[in-house]
Amino acid sequence: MISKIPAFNLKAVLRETGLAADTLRAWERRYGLPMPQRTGGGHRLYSQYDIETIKWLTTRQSEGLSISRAVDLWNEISASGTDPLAGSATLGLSNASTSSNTSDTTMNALRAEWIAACLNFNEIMAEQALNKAFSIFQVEDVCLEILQKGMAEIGKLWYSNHASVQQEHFASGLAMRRIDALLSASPPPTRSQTVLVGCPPGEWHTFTPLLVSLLLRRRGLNVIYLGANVPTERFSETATKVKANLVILVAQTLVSAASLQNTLLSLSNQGTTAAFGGRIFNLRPSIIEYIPGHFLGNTIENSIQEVERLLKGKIKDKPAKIAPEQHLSALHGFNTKRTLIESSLKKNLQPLSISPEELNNGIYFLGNNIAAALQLGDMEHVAEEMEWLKSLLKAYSRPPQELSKFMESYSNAIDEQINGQGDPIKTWLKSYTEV
Ligand code: B12
Repeated sequence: MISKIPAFNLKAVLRETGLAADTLRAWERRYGLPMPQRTGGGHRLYSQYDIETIKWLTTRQSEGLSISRAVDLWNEISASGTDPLAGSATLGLSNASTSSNTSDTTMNALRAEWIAACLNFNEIMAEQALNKAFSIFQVEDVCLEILQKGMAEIGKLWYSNHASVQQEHFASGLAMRRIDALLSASPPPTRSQTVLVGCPPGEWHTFTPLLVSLLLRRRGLNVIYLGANVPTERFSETATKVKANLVILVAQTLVSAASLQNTLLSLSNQGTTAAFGGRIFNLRPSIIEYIPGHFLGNTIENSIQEVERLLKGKIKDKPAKIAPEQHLSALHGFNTKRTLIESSLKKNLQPLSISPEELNNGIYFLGNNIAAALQLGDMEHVAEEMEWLKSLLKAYSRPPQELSKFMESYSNAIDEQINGQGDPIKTWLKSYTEV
């Protein structure tokens, strides 16, 4: 903790910082930084914290920033609830245990530092890496290059079993908190248009919608962020209530892409302009044409320009495709008989060396994905999710035969319960039993 007790006169500060007296007075007059206390006789009295503030500002200048930009950065970091000097204080105390490459301030190096700190559950170091990045780069670039790409990298490590669930949760918690703080610290909207942002039912990945909200808020728009798992009727209700100019929905998985389709159908019926994006549309681009509303593109950076175009009213609405009749009829059969299908599946599967809890989770996961794929017109959409299931089985050393036995029993259960209607499901299941 750096002392804030007023203790040093002007001369001592000039000696310590190497600054000219006029410059220091000008900073105080123009920016109020630092703002020393005064003695009874009116002389300036600085604290150690004031001295460190001056050093922080001169370091930013030596990195090429103008003094006014350095002051802006100081204010942005403070407004996000972080002490800009927090990093330098702890750096001095525990230099040895912190980063080995503290002088490497490229974006890639800072991202690597942030990821390493998250994997070590080291919040102070992670915050330091971010503070350093915010002191050099634009807020938008840090959020995209360090937090978003960092989360994607941690996601890959988790997927390949090189990072634990706890590490991934810790990192996403830190990333979300920082974006949240930046959002709350953003200046009030300067533009009259309102954008509603959120996740459709069943979608809990809130990081990118929150990030999109921040980026749009920083462009002066009035952004209302609704968060995870918003029921369809709540979206429609709120869009009308706040007279939203645009509603943005984000889905990362197949199942939430299907619920996103339902929500956007309802919004388009009430005439609201809507847009969407997310990982699943990059993985399975053919889903896009089944979704009413505008696709915002494959990256978050580019989506911001798309939003601006939409707000200018330059893009026409497009009609959405509907799944083939055969798929919709299979979906109907599957939904009405799902409980029966799943209980006969469990009966067919006996005996199997899977715990009842894991079995129930697997059946629930697959059932949701089958229904979503039918709704979105192609059973092959589930392939991506199966890869996920397969590599999980592999990561936990489960034999691959467990999967084909499971799919075969599923196919039999479909035959027993919706024979004749379940063809798209059966054809697809077959491709897994023939492996
Ligand atoms: C953090 C995280 C979580 C956290 C979310 C915390 C939070 N509040 O956001 C929690 C723990 C809740 C979670 C839960 C689950 N998760 Co998760 N999660 C992740 C992780 C690691 C990051 C998610 C994220 O923020 N992605 C956004 C960025 C970082 O990803 P990106 O793909 O690089 O983004 C690019 C594009 O996709 C695109 N994009 C993304 N969003 C948007 C939005 C717009 C508008 C636009 C235009 C573009 C766009 O632009 C980006 C490039 O600019 C991902 C891994 C990953 N790579 O995404 C898994 C991941 C998304 N999760 C996954 C899974 C399976 C789950 C669970 C089912 C796990 C479980 N068994 O419970 C649940 C499902 C929850 C639900 N129903 O929604 C899978 C999804 C696989 C799949 N095929 O469906 C992933 C891909 C991990 C994996 N490789 O297996 N998860």
